[in-house]
Amino acid sequence: MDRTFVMVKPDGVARGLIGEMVSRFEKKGLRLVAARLEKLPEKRVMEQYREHLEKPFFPSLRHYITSGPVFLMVWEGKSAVTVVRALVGATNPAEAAPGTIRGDFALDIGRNVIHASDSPESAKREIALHFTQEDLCSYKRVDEAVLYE
Ligand code: IDP
Ligand code: MG
Repeated sequence: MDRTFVMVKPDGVARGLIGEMVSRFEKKGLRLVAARLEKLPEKRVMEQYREHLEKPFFPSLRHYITSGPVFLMVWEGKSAVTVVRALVGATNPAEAAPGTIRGDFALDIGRNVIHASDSPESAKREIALHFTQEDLCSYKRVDEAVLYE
C-alpha cells in the first residue's frame, strides 16, 4: 500500500469543492487515513513548495496558498501517488483532461484547486511535514476484499 499527500487549495475550499474531491478519491477505492482543515503558516508553505522558492511565480503562489484555509489529507491504496496524480490532472487546467479534477473545476494555473504529491519520496516528506504518526489512522474499508485481486 502506498500513501500520498493531497491538499484542497484555498480556492477549492472557498468554492465548496472539498466534498466533490474527497468523493472522487473514495469512489476510486482509496482509503482516507488523515485529514485537517487549516490555514497554513508561511514556514510550512515554504517547506511544502521548497523546489519552487526561486521561481518567478513563487510570491504569488505563497500569497494564494495562504489566502484561506486548505484541506490537508493523506490517502492510501495501491499506487496511490500515481493514481491520485492521474485523477488530479495536469498542472495547467487549460491542458488538464476533462474528467480530471483540474480539467473539470479550474481554468487558471494559479488557481488550480488541488495539490497532490508527485512521487513516493515527495509523499513521504509532505505527509511528515503536515501530520504526525498519531494522526494517521489505521483501518480497513469494507470493500477492500473486492477492490483488490
Ligand atoms: P503540480 O501542483 O502539478 O505538482 P508544480 O509544477 O509542482 O505543479 O507547481 C506547484 C504549483 O505552483 C502549481 O500547482 C501551481 O499552483 C503553481 N504554479 C506552477 N507553475 C505556475 C506558473 O507558471 N504560474 C503560476 N503558478 C504556477
Ligand atoms: Mg508539484
